Amino acid sequence: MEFKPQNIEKKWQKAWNDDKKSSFNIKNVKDKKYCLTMFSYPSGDKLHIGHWYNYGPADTFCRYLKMNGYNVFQPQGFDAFGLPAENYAIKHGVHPRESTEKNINTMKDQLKAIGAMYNWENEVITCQESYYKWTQWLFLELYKNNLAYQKEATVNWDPIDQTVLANEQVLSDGTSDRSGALVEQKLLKQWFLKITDYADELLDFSSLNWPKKTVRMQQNWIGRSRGAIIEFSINDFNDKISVFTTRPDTLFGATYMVLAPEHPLVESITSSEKSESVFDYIKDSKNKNELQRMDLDREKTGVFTGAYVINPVNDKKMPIWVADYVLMGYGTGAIMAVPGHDQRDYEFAKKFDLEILQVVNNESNETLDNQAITGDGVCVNSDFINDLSTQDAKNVMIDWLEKNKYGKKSINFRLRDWLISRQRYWGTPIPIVYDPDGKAHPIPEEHLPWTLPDDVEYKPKGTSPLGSSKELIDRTEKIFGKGWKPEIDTMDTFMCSSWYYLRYPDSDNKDNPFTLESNKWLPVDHYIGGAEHATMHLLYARFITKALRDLGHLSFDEPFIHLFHQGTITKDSSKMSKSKGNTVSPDQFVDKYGSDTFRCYLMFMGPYEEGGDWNDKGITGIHRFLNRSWKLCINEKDYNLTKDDEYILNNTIKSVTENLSDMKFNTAISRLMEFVNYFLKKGLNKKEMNIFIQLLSPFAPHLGEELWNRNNNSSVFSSDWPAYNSEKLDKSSMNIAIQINGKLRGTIEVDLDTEKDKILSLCKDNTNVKLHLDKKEIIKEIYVPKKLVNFVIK
Ligand code: ANZ
Repeated sequence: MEFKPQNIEKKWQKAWNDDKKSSFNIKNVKDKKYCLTMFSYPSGDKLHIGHWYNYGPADTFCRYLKMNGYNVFQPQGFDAFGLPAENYAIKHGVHPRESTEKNINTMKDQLKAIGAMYNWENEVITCQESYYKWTQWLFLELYKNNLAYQKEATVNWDPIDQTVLANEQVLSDGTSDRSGALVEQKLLKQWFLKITDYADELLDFSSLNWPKKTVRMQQNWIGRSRGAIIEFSINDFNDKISVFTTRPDTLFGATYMVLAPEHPLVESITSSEKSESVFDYIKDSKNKNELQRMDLDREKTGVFTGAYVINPVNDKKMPIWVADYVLMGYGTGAIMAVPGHDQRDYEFAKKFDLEILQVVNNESNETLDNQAITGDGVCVNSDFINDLSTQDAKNVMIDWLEKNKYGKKSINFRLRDWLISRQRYWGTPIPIVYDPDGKAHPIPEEHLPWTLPDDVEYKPKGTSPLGSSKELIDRTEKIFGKGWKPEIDTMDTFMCSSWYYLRYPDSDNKDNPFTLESNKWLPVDHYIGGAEHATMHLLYARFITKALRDLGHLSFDEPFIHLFHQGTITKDSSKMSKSKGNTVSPDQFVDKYGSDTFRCYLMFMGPYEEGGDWNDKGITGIHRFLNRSWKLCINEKDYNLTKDDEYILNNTIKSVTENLSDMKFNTAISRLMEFVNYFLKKGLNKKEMNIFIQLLSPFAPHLGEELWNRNNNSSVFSSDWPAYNSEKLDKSSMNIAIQINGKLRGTIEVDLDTEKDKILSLCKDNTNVKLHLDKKEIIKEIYVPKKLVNFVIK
């Protein structure tokens, strides 16, 4: 009998689906393991190898947990609102609702081919009213508690997708994360969530088991800086200007001040003869985005305002300049420039011939000839902090500032509030209406879901498509009164995915987004997905969890306890993407070799966190391994195991168990291959055969289930994961290979503690060896401890 995957896959997929429906007990939280792969979005592309690489191994891990007695919850759903789905619909000239539904069905068929044990009963689709009603509820909860607000701000504008973007969606080269367009800056009134209220707490990762790199990326993104706010009086004015500095120890070296072009005081302090040049400069700077302005290599530009501030430590007059290397969105939007010790200030001072003073001496006695001295050192030319180390000087200076009321200690974050409004159609409508005076009001919960209208010209045209819906405008007036207007922006899809994990355990609940009961499933125990979400989804979800906790809806602090990033599968070393035309569809391989072979091949490619370059050359090798496994398990033998047999068996159980717990799928498969190689000729007794099938099943579930069912009446995944006997792992004997001139002539088994001389004489006594050594002169005896003996003869 041949192993024909195509004959068995559908059968087991159906059986597992029925089993999940009947045997999964949502009430049993005692042994719960909530395992989640990152939300997938139906963009119109079919699932590619990268998706499989996320879902297949994740399911292998889940099956292993199930066999260890856990009640495993493994839901699936679709992040169905948003630009990928909408852009696909526009391109194909269909309504996004229609294309999204179709794409979800295709993806579901593909997902089923993986043979994963999903809780489809708990499916969540974010574009359905039953879901987005609660996304709107979430927004309103945040709004009512001052965590959602509207403000006019300079924001990122994507000219291709015709919408604003969050800072997190702009890549380090200034382009849009999705469309690749160079992002522009626009002053617009937008909706923000106050993630900055949680900046400090978001830096606490102590309860999380997360990849170090992701933690570091979030830390950098949040960017906590310790320093001081210092107030400078403006000469001849009543106003003061505050600056944020991380180097209060350099205050004696401050020789000028810089305001961001958008700083509110620029206009009032600029002298009349400077106003034209300042005005022109401000106009020019509007064309530059933040990244261009922060570019260290860019030639510095700026203008003098004609005004001065007074340095509080020495009463020196410092000219106030306006320059775009100072950003309005960071700190206070103004800096004290210390050209001796800040490189940007140095270049600026050189260009405009401003005073450069040295107030820090470092160990290597650097000079200010070509550049600023930026490191720590010892204060000089600094009066009461002279000779103090940088760290001590910072403390002494902050004390002095606080005592004399010129400033105070301060902590500043790089993190900005999260911009969630989008000028696009396919998203959750923001549940806000405006009265005839333009004042915003939350839509009362009884009117939720505040539905997304259908009578809309949804192609992007720079203003929000919802504005063209007559139905929405009529609805608003009918409910709220004449002259009332709806909010016409929709929410960023990251808002939908910021809370979906809370919905899964209670996905059918019509009265609540989730309940205290369903919350018992949370937090998610294992979350598996791509590292590209480090500073977007993963940060937003942590924020939303903490906010909902503070509003009394949740009793835990973090959404995802253990996080694992699978690596990326590349094609010819570049990331697979439809635009590059280098995506590889899994379907052809699944059809040809079967789902198990494909899954195992992906897992065997390399360490799970590293991914690899796709190449189908090795897939037949894996297919052969599964065929050999099949052969090994269709006929049972009956014999007594040798010590070596026992060792191999127990060592395989041990290794596979440990590797699976650590998601080291590739090494686990290697151990299983070694096992098959070892036992294929000998065959297996029924007991050991069952153990091997159990070990193999999480990796090749269809094959495993089929083999198990030949000997047993229940599912292999309901069986208990095999335990190993550690006594059998202590090898009391060892096998020594005997070579003559490098050729294998025999093996002997000896006790582990046998001495070298004894081993050599035992080898010489071996019958076959004796024959070959007969009358020959041994010129060398080589012993490789615990492995082999080689006799070199003439
Ligand atoms: C004086 C000084 C002297 C500074 C010195 C640095 C070195 P991080 O570490 O990123 O927090 N800064 C403050 N606000 C700014 C803004 N809105 N735009 C551009 N630059 C700004 O950086 C803090 C430092 O960046 C601050 O400390 C300030 O320059 C500058 F030897 O103040 B420093």
